[in-house]
Amino acid sequence: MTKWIQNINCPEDLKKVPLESLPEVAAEYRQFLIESIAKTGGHLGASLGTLELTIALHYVLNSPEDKICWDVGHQAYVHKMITGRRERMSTMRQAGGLSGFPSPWESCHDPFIVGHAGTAISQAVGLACARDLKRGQEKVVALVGDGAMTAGLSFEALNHAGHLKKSMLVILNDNEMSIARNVGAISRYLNKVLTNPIYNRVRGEVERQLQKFPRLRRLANISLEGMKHLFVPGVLFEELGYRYFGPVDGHNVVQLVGILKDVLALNSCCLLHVITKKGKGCEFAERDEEKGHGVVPFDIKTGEKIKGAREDVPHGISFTQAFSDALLKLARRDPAVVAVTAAMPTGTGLHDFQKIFPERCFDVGIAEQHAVTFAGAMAKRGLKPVVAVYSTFMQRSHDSVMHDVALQRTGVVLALDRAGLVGADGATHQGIFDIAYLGSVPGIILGAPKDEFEMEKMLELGLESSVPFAIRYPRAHISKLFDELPKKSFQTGEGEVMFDGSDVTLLAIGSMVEAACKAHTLLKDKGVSVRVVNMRFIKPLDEILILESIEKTKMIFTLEEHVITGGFGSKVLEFLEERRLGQILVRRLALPDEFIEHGSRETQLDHFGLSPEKIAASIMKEL
Ligand SMILES: Cc1ncc(C[n+]2csc(CCOP(=O)(O)OP(=O)(O)O)c2C)c(N)n1
Repeated sequence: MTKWIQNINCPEDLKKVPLESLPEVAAEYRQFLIESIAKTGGHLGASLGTLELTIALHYVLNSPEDKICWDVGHQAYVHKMITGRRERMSTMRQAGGLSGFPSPWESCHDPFIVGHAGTAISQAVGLACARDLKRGQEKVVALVGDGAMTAGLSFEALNHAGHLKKSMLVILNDNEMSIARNVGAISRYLNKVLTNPIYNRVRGEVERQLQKFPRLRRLANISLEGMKHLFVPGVLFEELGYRYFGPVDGHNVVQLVGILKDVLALNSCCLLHVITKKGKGCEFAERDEEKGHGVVPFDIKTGEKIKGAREDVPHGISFTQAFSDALLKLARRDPAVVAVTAAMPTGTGLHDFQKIFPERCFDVGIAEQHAVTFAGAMAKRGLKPVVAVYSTFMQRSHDSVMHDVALQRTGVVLALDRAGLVGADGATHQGIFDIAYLGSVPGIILGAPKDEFEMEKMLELGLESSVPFAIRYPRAHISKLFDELPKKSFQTGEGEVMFDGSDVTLLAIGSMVEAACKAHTLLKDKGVSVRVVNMRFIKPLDEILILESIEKTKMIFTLEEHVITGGFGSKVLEFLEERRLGQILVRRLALPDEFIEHGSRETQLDHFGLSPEKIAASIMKEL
């Protein structure tokens, strides 16, 4: 069945295929990819969309000497297959298996580990400059989606590369989609030029005339050049210093090979505009491109997800849903509440808000830095902005939080979803650094709810805050353990005692409160009396509760789903040191100071000592 691809284990093998057979190769890869992702889950739509482009690139380039810089890298599955990883596709995104993103530690054909959008052009300019200084010959290509092109970093790099005019090729993969439909003026511009009937008609007519009068061709070319400035899609890029080519059909692999050869032979700073269809060749992914972006294992015939396929076993609702519900409720009460997303309305739970309050919901594109500065300005004018961004992507916005919110003495709520271990997305997406990078912002409030009640209360407090107020919550479902407990209201910086005890205190935040309560039960059976404190806030700390805990128990354990350096435990240590209580025995249970690869969240929590059993074992050891 796989006549071609079973013999392709490196780009050199691909080059042995006759040009006219490349459509067959594409069809085989497409079928293999769909069948494979149906079993493992993963980013489906993007790789289907760039499938022909990837084949054409490897047909023309000499990887790994020539470099392909992937933007985000979620579209690199076919690249992985061509570069010798086809047989490991069944391990995709599992512990010890293939990463869902390019990784130099996996293959010499992946120049960088990537996962955050907007890096490819910047990396390509860097590689091109280094090549020229070292008198190298290699080609450098950046493959960027129209979504990733909305990132500020992409613009910064475009600007720099256009100025340097280095020999490199930027391929704009235009499918009009980010995860959701792409937004922004550039997207509108690209769309307008593609559908501009005047341009298409005039270009067609001039080309016909050219055929008839070959001797006038040069002259006509000049007038075509002039006309270009009126109609050609790439004027914007040409003005920035690029030689623009396109738009071309991104699914015609034979034609793409020819075009890539020609463009690369120019050895100049070029931009090739390629039109693709996200999810191409998979019925449900084409029909609903947003759904087809990232999928869990699914039934190939129906596209329906296979039950029980999610890695998180549901408890109650997800933290994302709790945020979504709470925000809607509070926004109904207060018209000043507005929401901001950086191209992820569905992932961050703003979908319903966007539908109900379209004029109060702002999708700014993949522009997390702008999202926060923009929100800071809205807050200055009396609105109450909530910026919903994954913890890992908020890393981009540190200066905006510092300079454009905190320093301005304005209050913006930062809703940090996926704060903690994220599972299959792995190292590039772990949300385990936010306490450390936000904790240094003067005056900021950092909270972590354990359930939906606390989520709503924190959001309410955040909306009234005149300083930045971050709420971090994990990629998980809320524990049913708290359902029966009384719901006590609280103020900023106020924790609660879940269980009293006399041997050891567990100071826990957010997702770790459930684990602490379970560890309490395990230790009770062993005759150990454990006090469990749900701290709720990392900044400001509930100092009274900490001091009270020291009085009651001789030992303190801090628990957090965050790296150990600069995290919640560090904040507790700092506080004790300030109070000259440095002699108190404090053990910090947290994630190690390292990048953590892909794997299931539950398994990793256990591996790093944060499951109830491992917490109980650590305490027993210390006792
Ligand atoms: C800085 C950052 N913000 C958000 C994301 C989440 N994200 C992953 S892919 C994607 C859409 C990318 O769209 P595009 O570049 O057009 O590629 P396509 O998926 O359409 O092929 C987004 C928003 C990210 N990876 N990085």
